[in-house]
Amino acid sequence: MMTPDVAERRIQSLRQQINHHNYLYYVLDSPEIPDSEFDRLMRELEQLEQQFPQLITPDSPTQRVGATPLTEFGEVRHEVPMLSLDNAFDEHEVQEFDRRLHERLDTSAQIEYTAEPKLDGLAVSLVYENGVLTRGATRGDGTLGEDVTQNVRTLLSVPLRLVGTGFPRLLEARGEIFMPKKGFEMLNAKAEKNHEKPFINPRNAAAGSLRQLDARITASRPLEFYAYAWGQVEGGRLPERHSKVLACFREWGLRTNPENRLVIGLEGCLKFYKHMADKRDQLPYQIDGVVYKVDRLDLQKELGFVARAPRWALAHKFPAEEVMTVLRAVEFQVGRTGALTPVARLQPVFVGGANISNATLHNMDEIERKDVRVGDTVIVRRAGDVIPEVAGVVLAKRPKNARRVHLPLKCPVCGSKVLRIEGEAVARCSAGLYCPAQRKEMIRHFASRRALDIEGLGEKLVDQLVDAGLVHTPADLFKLTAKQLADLERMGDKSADNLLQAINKASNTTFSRFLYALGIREVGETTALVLARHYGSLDALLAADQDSLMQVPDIGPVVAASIASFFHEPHNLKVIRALRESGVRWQQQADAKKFKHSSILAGLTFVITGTLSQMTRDDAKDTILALGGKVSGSVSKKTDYLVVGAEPGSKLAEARRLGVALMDEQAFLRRIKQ
Ligand code: 5U1
Repeated sequence: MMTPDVAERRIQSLRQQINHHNYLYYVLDSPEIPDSEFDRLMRELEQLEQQFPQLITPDSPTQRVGATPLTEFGEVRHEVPMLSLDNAFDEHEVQEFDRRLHERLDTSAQIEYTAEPKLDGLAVSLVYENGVLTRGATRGDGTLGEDVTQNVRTLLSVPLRLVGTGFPRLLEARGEIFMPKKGFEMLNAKAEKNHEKPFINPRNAAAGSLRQLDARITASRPLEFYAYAWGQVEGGRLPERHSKVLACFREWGLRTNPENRLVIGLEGCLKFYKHMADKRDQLPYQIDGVVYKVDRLDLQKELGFVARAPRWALAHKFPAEEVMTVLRAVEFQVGRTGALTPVARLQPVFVGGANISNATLHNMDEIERKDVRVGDTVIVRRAGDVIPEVAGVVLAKRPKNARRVHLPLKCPVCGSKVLRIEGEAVARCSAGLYCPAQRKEMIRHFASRRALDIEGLGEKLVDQLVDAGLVHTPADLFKLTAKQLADLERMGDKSADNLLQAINKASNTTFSRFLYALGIREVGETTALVLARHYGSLDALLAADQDSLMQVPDIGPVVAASIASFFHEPHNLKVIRALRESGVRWQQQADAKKFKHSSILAGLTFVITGTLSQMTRDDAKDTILALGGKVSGSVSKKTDYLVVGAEPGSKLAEARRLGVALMDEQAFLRRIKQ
């Protein structure tokens, strides 16, 4: 038998060889040895580790699959939020994106972009400390994700240890986990054989496979990984360009997509898009578009981000897929605001990678405009994640007995009158929150993942809670008792307990989530975030009138009126009070300090050009807004001051032409410090 010393040296050599061949296979896609030889190296390592268990380390290639299933996933906070992407659906929107960037960067030079295929999988974060994989997490809501370390370790294309040198002490690589088309087909064929439910599409299959408490199941699924971004970086520096960072990732053993290209200007982007659209069917994985990212990181920084998406990146989606099927019936669903949405019940059809049997018909105007009738052959369109829609009718196929669709006179849920205001496309149930459908939607929205995120409070449970009269408003959720819950259908003591814990956990939230959860008409996540940042506290927001709301960046008269009227309604104020009394709370908004309510710049419109030395342009803008001023992207007669930094762009000449007052950085700093 080998001595431990000799065994240790051999083990290390085997691990190095295995990691090297893994790298050649997965990252460079050029294996040097046959699979049988690779298997032999693995077997030898396994045998030696069995003989010398004290020499096993967590980053050994034999230690990918843990044997003990988890009982739940832990929570992970993303110190650098995981952003999502803005979408473009046609060339014009890409052109606008490129134009906006030129305007913001105040340059006429062509912008260099990294262009990448957009994989249809799920985004993950991988943390490497001193080159060793220590954490894998899902994106979650961008701030809080799930700890799936055990599961990502099972993917052979995820290195347990980085190779080479020069990587930062802490490196958080981000990218997409996806299931290749072949693996998806095999998995579904197996499911069918075993009379199990197949996965709808490769993305669902990837997400379902990764989020398994038993990592052995994940290990058995054909998942792969490509890195395309990063989060935290400490103890080391990355190059100054996105493309160069990805090249480093590759050298360190992180797999990047070989289709990625550096392209120049709008023309380069559109050429790449066409190239990938042509190649799409030959690719071994599903893509739903391409992504363009400004390559220079200093420019990315200058551009910053809005709410949850960076200004420097764009997803250019492939067009929606269209198919024909038969419209069997039209039913009306009642939404959170009472709006009646006609839903098409279809003969099931496969489109855009999923089986579809329902599609939206939007509203009565659309039904009339398209002249949709029950029994018609209709065209169903589906793009990515967007809800499928009935795009039109094939009139040539209309049967004699096709029936017109009529708006019901009474709410299909509560029987109250349906109102359709002249000139408005939307018809609404007139019963407000007395209508159980509206109440249910309101509660569902309140509990949804991006609102208060009450885990386990699903659709069926909300139905039961409302139908049993236990919950009338979101505040009632916090009064529920274990006994009340345990008495509901399909709920035992354990599930009741879990739900109470989830409700309790959700009561500790953020101000923007709370605002979004209230379900104010016109207030989506972005507006909720803007309001939370601007006002910082609920009291400040409650004190704001419509005029003050309209001073908030990006809030126009319609949104301001909707917010003001919501907070004017005594019923809503009562619910808010009850929510606060039941313990719903949040930390003071971190950014609120920046937005102290001072108004020394009120009524003044600023434009900024060139580079500032003491602050970024974004900080300058935030400061102007915080002090009551407005910031515009272009110089006009309405501009009061042009703040001029180093190497100003064309805005300077325009300001001179129009006689706009100029301010250098020092003058600007003096002004804001008044
Ligand atoms: N290829 C690619 N996909 N994708 C998805 N790049 C990329 N970047 C993303 C996302 C959500 O986000 C950036 C903001 C890093």
